[in-house]
Parts: sequence; structure tokens; C-alpha cells
Amino acid sequence: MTDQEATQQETTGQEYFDHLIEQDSRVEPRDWMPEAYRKTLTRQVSQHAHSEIIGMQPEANWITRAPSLKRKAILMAKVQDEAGHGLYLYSAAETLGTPRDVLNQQLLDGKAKYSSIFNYPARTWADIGAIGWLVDGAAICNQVPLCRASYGPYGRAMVRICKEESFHQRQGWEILYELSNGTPEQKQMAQDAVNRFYGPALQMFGPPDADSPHSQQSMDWKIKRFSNDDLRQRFVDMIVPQVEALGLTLPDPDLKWNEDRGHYDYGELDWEEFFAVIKGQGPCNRQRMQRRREAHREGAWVREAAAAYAEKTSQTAASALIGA
Ligand code: BYC
Repeated sequence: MTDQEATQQETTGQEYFDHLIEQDSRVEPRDWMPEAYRKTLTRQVSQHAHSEIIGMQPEANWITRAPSLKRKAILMAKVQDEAGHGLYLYSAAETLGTPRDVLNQQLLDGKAKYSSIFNYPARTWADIGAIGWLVDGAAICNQVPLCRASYGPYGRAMVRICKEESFHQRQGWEILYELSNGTPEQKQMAQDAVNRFYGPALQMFGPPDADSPHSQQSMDWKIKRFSNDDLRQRFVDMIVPQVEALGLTLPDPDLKWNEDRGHYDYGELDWEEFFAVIKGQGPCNRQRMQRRREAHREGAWVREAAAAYAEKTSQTAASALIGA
């Protein structure tokens, strides 16, 4: 292709891309797309996938300690769902051109981020409730608009993920509800868990809009539909009546209804802590990454066996063709 033809192709591609975005239509893997769009989506979708995989750890630690067989089965199903979410998301990310093992290596090398929330420990059984109610609740609030993301494979993956997240949130709510209506010690355990997870759950929405370098461009491209602060506000408005129904409180003395805005005002979050956590200095960053690297090493034989099987079946298929 001559330089002139390449420029022509790029101009037509850009026009078509702009048209798709303007029409609120979907960009598909084979469509031309600006390199920066491909890059930001690869970043966001792979970070999202890494979050699902790392996010299995705090809960998986509680599978053996769940208080009944039923709770154990439910928690196992939830953790398995999260592995599945990771897989759909890696598949969606791969359609943008970067192979999954490269994305995975970025995580193992500590170059790719995953959600700050998973660097906090799950200390008690009530924390499993708080993770379900607050963390999965925040995830739903953030991810429902992503079902309409302009990139087709990402939006479609999000539809199924959101359905499963709703079940996850319900199971968290139910754990907290039961504890809150149990003995005074159980109620206190539920309150402590909410106290510890409230701030970090609000930080899942990302830094304040003024410190969010990617938001505006991602909204212009209709990857993100709302800003970080808008979604955070929506989440606060949603959980205030829920916490009342639980008979618990949120640990924020500044939380109050603002008649003029039609929203709850809430106190400043600890952004210094947030930025330290995403730089690797949270309470569990080292432990999470160490466990992920171990799991990757322990899984080497599975990857090798799958690759050998794929090779063998493709050879058998090729010999059958030659024989035919
Ligand atoms: N933690 O310009 P910004 C789940 C980074 S899984 C860590 O606002 P953007 C679940 C951000 O990446 C939940 N890093 O970025 C799983 C960027 O850094 P880089 C995961 C964060 O992308 C298992 C920088 O800060 N959900 O629910 O426009 C069990 C500047 O930020 C965080 C998703 O991944 C954070 N909280 O907006 C239970 C949802 N926030 O890349 C539950 C999809 C920001 O420049 N992702 N950063 O180095 C998104 O919606 C967006 O990527 C974000 C950030 C709202 C998170």
C-alpha cells in the first residue's frame, strides 16, 4: 500500500469511527479505530480482568471458614463466577490485538493495575458480607453503564457480568442482614466490616474527576458513560436507604441529605491512601501479587497440557485431511 493509500484509508476509517460513536452504535474488532482508543480500552478491559482474578483472593480465603455448608457452596459459586468474569474480559481484551499471555505478564510484572479494593484484607465473616454488599454493589453501579460501552465485545461481556454481580450483591446483603439481626456481637461485627469497607468501596470509582486523566476522553468515546464522581454519588444515594434497612450506619459524620442538590453530601475520602494503594503500598498488595505469581507457576502444567493437546488434535486433523 502506498503512503497516499494508507492516509486515505485512515481518513475513511476515522470518519466511519466518528460516525459510529456519534450514532451510539458499536465499534467491532475488525473496524478501524484510533490507536489511542485501542490503547485505552486494552488498558481498562485488561485491568478490569486482572481485578476479577485478584478479587477472588480475599473471598477464596474464606471458603474453608464459611459458617455452614450452604454458605460455603454459595461462596464457592461466587468465586467461580469471578474467574469466569476474568475470562470473558481477557477474551474481550484480546480482540483488541494484545494476546492474553502478554496482558497476564503485565500483571505478574507489576506493570498493570487492578482495583484498589482487593488490597484490603477480609478479616471476619462479616467482611464477606460487606464485600458482597458494598464492593459488588459499587461494581454494579460502575458496570451497568459499561454494558453500553461503544466497544462491542466489552459491552456484551458486561451484560452477563452484571447479571451475576446482582446475585453477588444479594448474597452480601443477606449475610449482613442476618448478622445485623443476630447477637450484639454479630451486629458489631457487621458494623465493623461496613466501617472498614465503606471508604475503599467508594474509591473503586476512581479518583475525583479533577484528578482523572482518562475520564473525559473515555466519555467522548462513549466507553465510560458517566464520570467517576457522578457514579460515586449515585452509589452513595443508593446505599443510604439500604444501610438503614440493614439497621447499620455508614462511617461518615458529614453524610446528609442536600435538598438543593437532591443528593446526599458525603465527606472527603482519604485520597492519599488511595494513591498509595494503587502504587503498591496497600495492606495486602504484596501478598496478593505473591499469591497470583504462585498460582501462575502452579498452573504451568495445565497450560502445557492444553497446548500439547491442541497441537496433537490439530496434527490429527491435518493427517486426516492429507489421508482423505
Ligand atoms: N483501583 O483516569 P482514571 C469487581 C487508575 S472487579 C486501581 O479515572 P479510568 C469484583 C486508573 O486505572 C472491579 N486503579 O481512569 C471482582 C488510571 O491508571 P492508569 C473492577 C485505579 O480508567 C471480584 C488512574 O488511576 N472494576 O467488581 O478512566 C470480586 C487514573 O484514573 C482505580 C473495573 O475495572 C482503582 N479503584 O477510570 C468482587 C471497572 N481507579 O491506567 C468484585 C472498569 C482508577 O493510567 N473500569 N485507577 O495507570 C473502569 O470503570 C475505570 O477504569 C475506572 C477508572 C473507573 C476504574
